[in-house]
Amino acid sequence: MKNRDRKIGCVVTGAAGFVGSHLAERLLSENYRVIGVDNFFSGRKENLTALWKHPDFSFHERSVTEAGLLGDLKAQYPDLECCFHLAAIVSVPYSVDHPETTMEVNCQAAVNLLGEADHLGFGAFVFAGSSAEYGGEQRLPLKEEYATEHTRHLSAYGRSKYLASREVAERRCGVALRCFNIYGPRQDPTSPYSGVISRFVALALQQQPLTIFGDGLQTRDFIYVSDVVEAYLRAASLCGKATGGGKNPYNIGMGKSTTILELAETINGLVENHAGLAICPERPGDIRFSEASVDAFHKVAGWEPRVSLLEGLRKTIAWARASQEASSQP
Ligand code: UD2
Repeated sequence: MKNRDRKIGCVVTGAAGFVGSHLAERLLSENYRVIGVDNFFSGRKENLTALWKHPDFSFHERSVTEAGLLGDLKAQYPDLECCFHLAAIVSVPYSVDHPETTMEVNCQAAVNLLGEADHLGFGAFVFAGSSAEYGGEQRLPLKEEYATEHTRHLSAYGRSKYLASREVAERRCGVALRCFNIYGPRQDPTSPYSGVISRFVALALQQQPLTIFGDGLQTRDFIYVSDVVEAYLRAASLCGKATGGGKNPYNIGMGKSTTILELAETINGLVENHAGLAICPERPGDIRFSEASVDAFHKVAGWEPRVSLLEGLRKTIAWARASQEASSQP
């Protein structure tokens, strides 16, 4: 996806979300036109603050379940050639309670958009898959080929992402990225199901104990948002090339795991929170260990994570401090 000789337009669905807003900002900084789409089901208007004033940014409050969405946008923006499809139902517990809606939004809408993108001759369709596609898989590190038709998915979220990723990977213009635990500025800490890092940072800044669900020895593979954004751009460049196939979908993670206890202690240390830890009951349905194998995407796209967990935590804490201070200003 080269943008040197003329402007290329990109749709970012989920543009008001945590990752979508970072991706939109990066694309604008690389001189792309960005058409943001979001229905604010979980996206937030505040995430668009830096985007509104950019002359190459347009926004449409629409749902990805609307038929003909990409065709309508292409009619308005003829330079559209690429779609980053990030909009989804992102809460795993919500997906358990609403399996049909989850399938419709996360899978059926993705497949429809993909078909439209293909029909319109888009050069790239990059899809936000998830580590949840591996379900209860125990072999570590998790390799792309471990997710199969026979995988026991633990939620409608995991199943819907798996089915959609598989469709995307089979299409000429498609690449699916299975992102592990993404963190960074703008991740919303306020819901009980928010990412653990956003919650821990918010609690630590309030000098409150960090809530450990279970024994804290469960592990996750945490990846900083700017590394994920870089992966999206590289994935778009791969689309349509012979190498876009291969092991597509691709894992996006650090390739390292961290226990939740270690994470909590590091955050408490960085914030100088002396309130310690609060041990709480284990969360039902939690997976125990997670770690990505990241060789495949490195091989085809030369991508590798650049932001260490420590550096990423420092940046996230600095952002959370600044936004806390800004919101306490009269
Ligand atoms: C992640 C994704 C989810 C889905 C899932 C697939 C995020 C935010 N969520 O869920 O969308 O893709 O992977 O497996 O990336 N924890 C605590 N204390 C807290 C909060 C969490 O101990 O206050 C633990 C929690 O029990 C879990 C770990 O931290 O073991 C990570 O929790 P999470 O909600 O950040 O992410 P995860 O991996 O469950």
